[in-house]
Amino acid sequence: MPETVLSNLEAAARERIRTAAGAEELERVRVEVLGRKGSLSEISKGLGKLPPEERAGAGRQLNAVKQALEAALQARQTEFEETAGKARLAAEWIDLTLPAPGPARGHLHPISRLQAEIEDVFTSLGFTVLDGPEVETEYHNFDALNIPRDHPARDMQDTFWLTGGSVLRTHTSPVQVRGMERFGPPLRIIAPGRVFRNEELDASHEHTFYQLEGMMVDRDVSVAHLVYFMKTLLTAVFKREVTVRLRPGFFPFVEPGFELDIHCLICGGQGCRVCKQSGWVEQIGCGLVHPNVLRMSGIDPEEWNGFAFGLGLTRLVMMRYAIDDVRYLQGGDLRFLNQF
Ligand code: FA5
Repeated sequence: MPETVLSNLEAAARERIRTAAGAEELERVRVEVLGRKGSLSEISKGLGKLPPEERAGAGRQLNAVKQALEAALQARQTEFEETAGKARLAAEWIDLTLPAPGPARGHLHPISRLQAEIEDVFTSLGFTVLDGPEVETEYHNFDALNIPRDHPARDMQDTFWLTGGSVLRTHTSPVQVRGMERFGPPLRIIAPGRVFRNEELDASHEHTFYQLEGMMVDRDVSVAHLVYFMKTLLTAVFKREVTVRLRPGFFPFVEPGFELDIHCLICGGQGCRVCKQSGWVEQIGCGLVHPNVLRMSGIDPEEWNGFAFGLGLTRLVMMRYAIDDVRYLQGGDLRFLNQF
């Protein structure tokens, strides 16, 4: 075997190893040169044809070339691995001294926020915040509020009746009764909470929504007191003058009774689906407490009187943030809630 064949083969293989672009190309060189059917194998098959005195020397040379090429392949392979390792380190480098990002935090629902603000306003005016049960007795939800059985007023609010005669409270007004029973006069309370009605749903009507009840029982309470507290409340909520109108409204538990409407802030009073094209949104039912209601809770209407109001908290949130459909508020869609 001419020595030049072997040294040419070694030189060519070394050049290919040196210029290989990556591990795959290197593997191809290894197979083609050192593999079972590679060029060195082919040469070694020819060793047998050499005269015996040349065979040993040629075998040694072949082995030396084989080992040298294996070493070169290994060295180049190591180079590739080091480069790849360095690139990976550079790409995945992180600064462990940076402060870790905190866990994602939730936040208060816009209804809870407004509720807390209104609670602040009223507690600063001497009112106590009361809670009441969502599953209510028929007596507290209706009878004690001067809404007798078989009276048409019971149909004003579509009720979810529970077995055993309890109801899902249709308004927060039963908490007035619980407040009077528990504390007696004089009394200043507010009662925010969830209420339920078996309603036809639309942009301004939910089956489950929030109200905030207020009641003041004292001597010589007048409509002027009621108007004062309603104005204070709305100025605190909207932080500006808002146009309101007070019109007569019928609620069996007040006399006289009023509905306080607010100029629709979603359409600016032009008419939209929330205000049903009227430009006004019904926000608060209110009035002077009916003497029957005081009497039924053990308070003498000759000595005491009072005002009460029931504010649609959910609708107030809609006005404040110009939300044009009440159903967004309880829908649980985070894309909506994350805006607050
Ligand atoms: C009442 O619930 C009376 N209890 C309010 C009251 C209290 C009057 C004390 C006098 C004295 P009304 O059904 O109108 O009244 O509801 C009060 C407010 O709740 C409404 O003005 C409105 O803002 C809101 N509201 C009523 N129904 C819904 C509903 N389905 N979805 C969202 N908000 C509603």
